[in-house]
Amino acid sequence: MEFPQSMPRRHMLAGSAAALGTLGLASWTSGAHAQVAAAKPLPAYAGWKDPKALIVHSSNTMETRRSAFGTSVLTPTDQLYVRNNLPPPDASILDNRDAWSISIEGVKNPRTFSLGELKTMGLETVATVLQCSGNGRGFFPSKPSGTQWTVGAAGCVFWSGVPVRTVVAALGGGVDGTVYLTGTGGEKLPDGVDPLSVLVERSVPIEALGDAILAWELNGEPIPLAHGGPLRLVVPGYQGVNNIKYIKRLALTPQQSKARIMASSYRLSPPGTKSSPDQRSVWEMVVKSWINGPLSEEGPLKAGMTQIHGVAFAGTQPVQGVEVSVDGGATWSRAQLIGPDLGRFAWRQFVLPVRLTPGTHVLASRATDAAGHAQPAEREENIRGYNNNSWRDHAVTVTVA
Ligand SMILES: Nc1nc2c(c(=O)[nH]1)N[C@H]1C(S)=C(S)[C@@H](COP(=O)(O)O)O[C@H]1N2
Ligand SMILES: [Mo]
Repeated sequence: MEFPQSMPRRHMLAGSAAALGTLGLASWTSGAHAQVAAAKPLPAYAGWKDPKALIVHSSNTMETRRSAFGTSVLTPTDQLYVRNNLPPPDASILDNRDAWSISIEGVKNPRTFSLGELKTMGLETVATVLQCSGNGRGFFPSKPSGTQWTVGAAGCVFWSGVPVRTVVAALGGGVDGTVYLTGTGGEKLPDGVDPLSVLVERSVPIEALGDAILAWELNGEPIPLAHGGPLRLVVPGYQGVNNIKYIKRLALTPQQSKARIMASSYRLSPPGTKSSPDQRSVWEMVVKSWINGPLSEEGPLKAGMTQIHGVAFAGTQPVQGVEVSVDGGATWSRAQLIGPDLGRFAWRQFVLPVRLTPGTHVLASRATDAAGHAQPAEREENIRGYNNNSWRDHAVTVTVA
């Protein structure tokens, strides 16, 4: 079938139910258009997102298209990935944001605060990379189960809120013997199952407390439900799962949470093992970069000068530098880090001008952090497909005419 000439491409990619209905879903089957036919609609709670910027894997998993990252350091909220382990709470929790309450435990004077009270206690803004630890799972040859994320389960965003250290200090400081900061999500748990098997509760080492904030704003706006509003724990430099949405309890604890999401899921379990609490948890993010352009997804590139660009980050470490290869990693050139530098938890953009000749080229990037860690050629194999930072896996192949 032919698309009506008058219909702009962005509308076709939008894949709105209305547009698909008008055009006849059944005929969206051939060639390049098949992908559009298969596109799932955005779920209602994320219905305000930009559909052409996102790949909808399921109603609880949506990733940013590689081509949608563009060349700005900040990820707009309507293009940011979404990952929910449970369905989000009812949107009515946003009706009176300031009435949301959180209980603070494991401190000398434990108590509950309303969000309205937290707003009077302190304010800080931090730019962080928010990334799902499963980002890049789709590149594991072992095909671990779970969402087959490529590069788009990540974004660089601003959070505003009160520092956790300020809240803890106001309550007399932590009790003795606490080793972890444990956050609990406020989702309604499904009936008839062991609560610990579904509860979203994560513990991070207490060292992370100094940078953590209880955030109510994302990119300058009240946090939408999809991203954890009205209140979210942000642990800068730590993998996404540690950034608890709809947070209703924050505790300094002597032990890690017993919830399954902490005890066995999100562990770097070597091949041939079963996930268990003695294996490393996905905490700090590892040094990583990838190229966002040029891409030849939409046909061959034109020979000549181009600006290879992408993003690089390293958890709690600043990025030291990025090298780029146009020959699949045989030779490397130093890319330029461009601004703005939003701090060590944000990603840096890099650029390398190159002249591309006709043919097929494998473009790769390799970041190094200030502690001297270099992005490896190969991923660390693990059965759940976490922490993929292999530069080889993230390389892009372009065709130049
Ligand atoms: N309460 C709660 N917090 C949560 C989750 C969740 O399911 N419930 N998912 C976690 C995971 S696995 C990720 S990757 C991030 C996703 O954040 P986003 O949806 O804002 O992109 O939130 C984390 N925090
Ligand atoms: Mo995640």
